[in-house]
Amino acid sequence: MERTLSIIKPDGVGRGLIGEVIKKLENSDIKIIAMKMLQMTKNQAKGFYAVHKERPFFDSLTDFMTSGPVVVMVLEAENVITKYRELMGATNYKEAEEGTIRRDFATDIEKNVVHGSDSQESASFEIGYFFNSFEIV
Ligand code: 3AN
Repeated sequence: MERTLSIIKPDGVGRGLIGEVIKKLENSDIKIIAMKMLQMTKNQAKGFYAVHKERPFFDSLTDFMTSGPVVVMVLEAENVITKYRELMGATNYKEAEEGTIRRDFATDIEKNVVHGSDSQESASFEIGYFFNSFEIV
């Protein structure tokens, strides 16, 4: 079994898409094993996205990610990192496959509704960033 961190971003929460994202998860074999809503500070967002700190979109991304509440979840399944990234679809929603979260709901390359960890190393950093072991069922 593998774990990954999912975030429903401020655009997803603000546009009423929490249920749509959860429905796609519950229609798959991915289990939600922790979930909460929070609003990040700029410093928390910068720490979370530290790997992107040299990218040109870093400031805009961290502003966007602090612009409203997010829903953070820990997901579990076999091979869930790859599986959840397939369910999210490509970063650029225009390139995302039919039926993926981003293809169905994203409006912008930055405001793309969801985040999912991209490796086991980032999953363990990202899960630990938001959850302690008592919060994971
Ligand atoms: P993904 O979320 O698909 O793993 P990353 O890790 O390359 O994509 O990028 C992290 C986040 O940064 C994306 N979810 C998106 O919000 C934003 N982002 C990525 N590429 C761009 C870009 N070219 N312009 C603006 N924002 C971007």
